[in-house]
Amino acid sequence: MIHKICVVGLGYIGLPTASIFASNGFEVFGVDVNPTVVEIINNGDIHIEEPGLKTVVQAAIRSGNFKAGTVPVEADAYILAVPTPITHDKKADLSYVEAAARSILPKLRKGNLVILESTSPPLTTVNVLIPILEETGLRVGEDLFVAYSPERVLPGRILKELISNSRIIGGVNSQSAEVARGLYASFVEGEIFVSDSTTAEMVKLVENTFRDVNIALANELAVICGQLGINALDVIHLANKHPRVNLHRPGPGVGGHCISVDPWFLVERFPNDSRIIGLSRRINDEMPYRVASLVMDYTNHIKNPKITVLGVSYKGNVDDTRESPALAIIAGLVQAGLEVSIYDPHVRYFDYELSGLEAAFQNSDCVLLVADHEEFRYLNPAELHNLVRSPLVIDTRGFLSLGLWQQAGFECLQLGDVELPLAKWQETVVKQADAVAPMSVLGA
Ligand code: SAJ
Repeated sequence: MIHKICVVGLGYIGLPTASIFASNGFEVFGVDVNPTVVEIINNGDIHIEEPGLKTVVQAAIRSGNFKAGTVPVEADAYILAVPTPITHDKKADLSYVEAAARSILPKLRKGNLVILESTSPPLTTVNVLIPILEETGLRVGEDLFVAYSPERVLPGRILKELISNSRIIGGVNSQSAEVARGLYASFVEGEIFVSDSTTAEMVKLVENTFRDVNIALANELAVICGQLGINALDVIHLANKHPRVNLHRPGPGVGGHCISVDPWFLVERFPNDSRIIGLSRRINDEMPYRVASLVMDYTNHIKNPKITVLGVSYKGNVDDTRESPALAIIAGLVQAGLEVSIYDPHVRYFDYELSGLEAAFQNSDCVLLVADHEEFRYLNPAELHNLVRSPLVIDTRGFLSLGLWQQAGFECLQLGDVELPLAKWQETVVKQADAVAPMSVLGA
């Protein structure tokens, strides 16, 4: 029977998972290498933004079921939920998984369950995790139960989806899968599907790759429709009226630590056979440069133009800026000598200075919406018109009610119905992409 769970990694997945297990009656010890994070959590607070999470963590800490520390403790089950980023040359960095696995070795004993939740390249459980765990002398599958079970929750809806989503459990043998299934069944209300660890690893990667490829198609349509003088958003909306079509939306680029990262795990392992996957990554990675070029084209008649960037997180209503397209857009604009001022009501820490709303709009020559935060719906274009120098707004998400902005006197452009140049920096982007997945490999 599992009574005590040790969750290694208290980030966007580990912290919600740990607190939900604790609120379901398990004794949970959460581990994070960052002592500040541990202190914040033990004080009943959280270090990330996620709706409802603070309340659940607070309740779990108060109940006495949940504690955090920097070093793993003895437990019946271990859940590893650490990051698997990509290196600059788009290779999976498994160092956190390896370190997390090693950190539990001194505590492991016969009968323990170890679950890897981090998104990982295929065969990581078998080729990386198992050999480390077996350094204890315990035999995986006999003395230790091991499974891979990916998290599949959407940032912004994590708590809800942790409970309601279906769950895939990839056991290294059937007994491991059954023990892990029993654990998740304590709170998962969605269906639980059991498979092997490599299939479960692939399922996770395929889900995000599907989305990335679909978004690349939408982005390509935005480029084509822009040249046709029609609106890609209208085309997509109407095409989606077909019962078997589900096109995603074009945007300023694909960010976050999942969709813009995971497909590379397949390209890395299968460079010759992941052609559509690699090409989609390249198409999506070009978008920020197209957006920056668009801004430059529309402001190049102004001396020292000032650009107001609205929203720098990788998508709306979250504070996460990892792999955000805003980073490449701003870097491009700054490199070209444009003044950039940023307003984001969600983000607290960013690579560039953040401003208040009024300061960001003061004397602006172009308002560029990058992240579709709900707050931006309530901006008052008439008031903002008095602050800016040149009333131009570019909406890269099809999010703003541009009619209102037009009424207030703004010139309005929407990604999807405007020509998207790829002139400036094209060479840099292509060179970067070629270093990882050359066009010859991608079949173009
Ligand atoms: N985006 C578009 N167009 C769209 C949808 C998204 O440009 O039509 C952009 C977003 O703006 C963002 C990026 O794609 O920059 C990714 O956002 P997202 O909301 O699609 O996904 P994530 O990264 O927040 O969460 C995904 C989810 N995967 C799927 O929906 C298949 C989530 O369920 C996963 O758990 C998560 O990745 C993860 O952790 O892997």
